Amino acid sequence: MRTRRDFLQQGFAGSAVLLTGQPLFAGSSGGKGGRVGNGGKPIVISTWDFGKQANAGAWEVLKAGGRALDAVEKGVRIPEADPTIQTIGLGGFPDRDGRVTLDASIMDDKYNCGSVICLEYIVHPISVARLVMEKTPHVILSGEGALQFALANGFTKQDLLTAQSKKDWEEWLKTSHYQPEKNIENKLYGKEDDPMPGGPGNHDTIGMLALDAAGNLSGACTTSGLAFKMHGRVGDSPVIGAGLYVDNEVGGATATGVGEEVLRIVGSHLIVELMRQGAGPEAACKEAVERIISRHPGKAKDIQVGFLALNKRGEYGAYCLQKGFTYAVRSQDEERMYDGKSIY
Ligand code: SD4
Repeated sequence: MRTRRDFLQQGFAGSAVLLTGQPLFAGSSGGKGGRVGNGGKPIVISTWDFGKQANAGAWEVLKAGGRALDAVEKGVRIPEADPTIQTIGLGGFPDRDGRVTLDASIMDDKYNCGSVICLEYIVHPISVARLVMEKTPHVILSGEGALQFALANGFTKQDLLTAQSKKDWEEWLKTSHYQPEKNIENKLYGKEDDPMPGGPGNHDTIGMLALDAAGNLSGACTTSGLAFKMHGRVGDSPVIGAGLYVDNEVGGATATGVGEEVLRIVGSHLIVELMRQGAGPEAACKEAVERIISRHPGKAKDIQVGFLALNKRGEYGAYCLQKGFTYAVRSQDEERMYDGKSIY
């Protein structure tokens, strides 16, 4: 029997055909072919190469029949605790004042969400975000208040600035001409051989989406944000709808890269709404990337943004501005890395 949703989706696709002569999301809705995957369920996907280890943690929960929410929390805690990953949790690059300030968000299968912004001294901001979601009447806690809440709930305070990240920051300070009044963060990324924000050598934010055996979706996103950002700067990752969005009727999406551009288009929510209208995950991500380009064509050429999406059927896809964005997939059938397709 056709549901109202099926009817609306077919109606939408049908009218797109009538208006343009071609389906609006041609070749993308079925999740077959190209790099649009159909992993079925359970499945977990996440951003960047370190997504593989994170997926392994999430998979332990999923394969045992556990909840997607528990899986994504467990999964992203792995890079959060890894001091060699310099854009998440412990050992994350500090801001330009030398402070490691973390952002994280989490969303379950019932539109519950929680987030922390500019949280210092706590290795696992994702778990604090989950507690905000489950134990408070609020969605977001920031700064001192987030830290106070974490400490009151048994998290321990720890210095997150590792010797390596301190060294990198001090190196940056030598050449940066520290000028808080100028918005120069985006030019200051990383190593000479990998100057692109979001490039593989900069190992960005982890965004993770999971669909469990019961067919429920959840997502998590955690980061130290752009390296050497202004103190207090907030990117997309802790903003529900920008860095992460999950609608258990449709699918979920997450983002990585220059958060300011993701915020401007509320990227993850846009992708979920496009999927609601019939787009496959890859086509929806591509549309969001194109939206960024249409807003700032000049700037889009020099920055990286990558989107990743998973729908209710376990189909997944990604799209990014520049080459170099990778994502990891783990399901019953596969455990592998993919290169996100890119515009440039
Ligand atoms: C931010 N989107 O804070 C995050 C960081 C990131 O590639 O993903 N950088 O803007």
